[in-house]
Amino acid sequence: MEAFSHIIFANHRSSSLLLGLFLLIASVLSLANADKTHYHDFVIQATPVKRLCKTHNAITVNGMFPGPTLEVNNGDTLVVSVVNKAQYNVTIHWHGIRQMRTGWADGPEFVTQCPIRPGGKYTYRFTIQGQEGTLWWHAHSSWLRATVYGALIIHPKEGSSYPFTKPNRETPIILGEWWNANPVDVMREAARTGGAPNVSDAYTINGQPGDLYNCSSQDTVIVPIDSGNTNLLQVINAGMNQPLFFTVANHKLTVVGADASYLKPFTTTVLMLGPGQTIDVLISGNQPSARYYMAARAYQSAQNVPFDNTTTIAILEYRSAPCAAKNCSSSRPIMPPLPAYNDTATVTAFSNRFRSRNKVSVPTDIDENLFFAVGLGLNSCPPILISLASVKGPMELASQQA
Ligand SMILES: [Cu+2]
Repeated sequence: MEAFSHIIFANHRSSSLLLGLFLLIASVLSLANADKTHYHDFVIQATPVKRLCKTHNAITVNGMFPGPTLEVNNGDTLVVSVVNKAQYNVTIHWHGIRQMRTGWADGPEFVTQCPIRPGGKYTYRFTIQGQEGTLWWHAHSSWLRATVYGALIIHPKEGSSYPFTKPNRETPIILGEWWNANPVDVMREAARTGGAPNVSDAYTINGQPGDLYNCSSQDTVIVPIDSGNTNLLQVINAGMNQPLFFTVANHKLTVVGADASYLKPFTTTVLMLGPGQTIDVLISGNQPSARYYMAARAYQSAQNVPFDNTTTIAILEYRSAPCAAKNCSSSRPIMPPLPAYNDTATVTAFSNRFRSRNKVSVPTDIDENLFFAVGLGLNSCPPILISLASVKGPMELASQQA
């Protein structure tokens, strides 16, 4: 027995030494790679936002709509402290991030965490591993994500580069849906009646409906481009429900990535993004110096189902265009054609072109064993910090989220 424990001790000591050496090497390596930690503060708050001629007290992050764009490199760590100054429960979901051993940072309310109650706070901490491109973040409580969202841009790992020519400029293009109502009320009404929620009143690009809606022209989003340059558009469908077509007048789009994975590049004139999806495209300033509409509207394959049949636009503007951004009312930008709302053939042709960059060896030896992990959320969440009639109890509509 004595000898046995001695051996264990000796082994233990040498393994500690090995572990120490390993940690030392690992930390030197991580210093060499210079993986960084980014700290952000998110204050969830009601903010007056005027769209379609009406002002709503929208829930935002830091008073911004859309919320802040977070930029990191693959391998970096994000630490986001969320303080909830709104009257609703809230959580933040990091859409598409593989939460490796940090499941509690994923965000779905009542699934991986209790909601952040009004007056409460929560810090998300996670590391981006093996993902590059465009993702996004959004609220994961009731329908708060209608206004609580933003881009999460993951640049190549420090010291490495894109597998395509480095773009001159990068612009997130976030497609959204806007209601002329409180989105939480829209969801509550749907839950009360058992019917589908009211369709949105507008689509938006970077939070703005654009020229084709009432009271919106002044605030149409301008996306700058220089002649001869190539820009990367990081297109995100942050809509609640609606698959969307996206196109730019007179310009080809070269798809280079989707959902934070690089793709074998292909060129197209129109994209289709389901809610939650992202697509990275290169666009070249190879057309006459002018202003061109970029537009998005619904793809709706189900028949006889109501949907928002409006079109949101932003303006791709050559910086050398003859008139300056705010004084171009005389010359309307060129409007691109968009597929019919039910053009499934275009959608199928588009999605069939997605290919991995490299040959992937698909395993042919198929293991038929399945491993199931079943979790039961039996722990009650702690009580509400401040008493508010509008704060709902557990499990409310957690399944409605994506
Ligand atoms: Cu999501």
